[in-house]
Amino acid sequence: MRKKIIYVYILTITILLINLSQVHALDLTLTIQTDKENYLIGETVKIFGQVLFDGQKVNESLVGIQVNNPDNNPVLYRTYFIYEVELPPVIEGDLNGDGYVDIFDAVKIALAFGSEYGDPNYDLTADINKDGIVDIFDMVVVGIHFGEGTPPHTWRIEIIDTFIADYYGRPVAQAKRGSLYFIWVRFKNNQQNYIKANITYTVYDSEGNPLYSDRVAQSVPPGGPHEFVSAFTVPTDAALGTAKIYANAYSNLPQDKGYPHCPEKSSSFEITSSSTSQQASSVITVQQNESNYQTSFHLKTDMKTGTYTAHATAFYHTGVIILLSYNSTSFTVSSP
Ligand SMILES: [Ca+2]
Ligand SMILES: [Ca+2]
Repeated sequence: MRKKIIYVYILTITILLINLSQVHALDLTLTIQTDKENYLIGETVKIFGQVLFDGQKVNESLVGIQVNNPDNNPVLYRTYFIYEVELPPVIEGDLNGDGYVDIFDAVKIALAFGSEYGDPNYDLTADINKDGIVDIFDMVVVGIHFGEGTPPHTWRIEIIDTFIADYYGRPVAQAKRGSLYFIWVRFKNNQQNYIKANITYTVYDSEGNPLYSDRVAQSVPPGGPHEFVSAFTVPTDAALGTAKIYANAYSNLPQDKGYPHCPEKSSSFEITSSSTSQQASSVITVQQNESNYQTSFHLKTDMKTGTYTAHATAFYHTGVIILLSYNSTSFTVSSP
């Protein structure tokens, strides 16, 4: 009788070991590397890698990237949404380009309704038939195609948009060197419970120099929109031209092995030496249609020299379980 129990124990342990080895086989591999090991100020750093599930390309994964400078201060945060399927076809009426025609597209027309070319709220995207006026004929196109396409993912935490605004919270399209602005990141919680999130943003100038990044950690209440607003002074030596803001949401920071909650959102604005007012540009989602991710940034003259660390985390849902992976690499930056 006692022997039988021992056999059962051994059998159970064997089954557990087999199961453990199977879990090990279902590994999420995340690679990260740079195109060089040592860089000089003024050069461009390229960071790239791949996400593999059980040695195969993943059909869809989120990759979070964080680069820290030699003082261990974050230089940038990015998220790459990598997937194998084809880009959604361009659908007439899909004004925000998310591959689905819904109420949010109609809202874009509503916001510009009645405006004519030259009016401050005129929106070329909303003027679908391009006759210079946003009216019922544009709305009809959205009505005809309503519901076409594939509904976008419902992410637990979702970045709604990000933009640069003045002191009064009004979005601006141009920002003057040396002046103070506020970066807004609006986000929401699509779940019924509080979710821990780190909301981040990174501003790059037209030469790809990361100018500034900031973040806030919070327990996000259900619903939204919630806002993260932080001050940003345009550096006096920022490159003139089109600058970009990338907003991200992570469970924890990538340096702490947190994974992205959702793809990043971005918007652009012009850095000028003198400011004038113009309409702000629209928000886009950055996606990469491949199993690899790649990011690059320029080393501005005032960047710290020393050893930088790039952290990467991957989030992958097999359909049954969620797998997470972390990896990092380092590189040095020195003066030319
Ligand atoms: Ca849409
Ligand atoms: Ca029109």
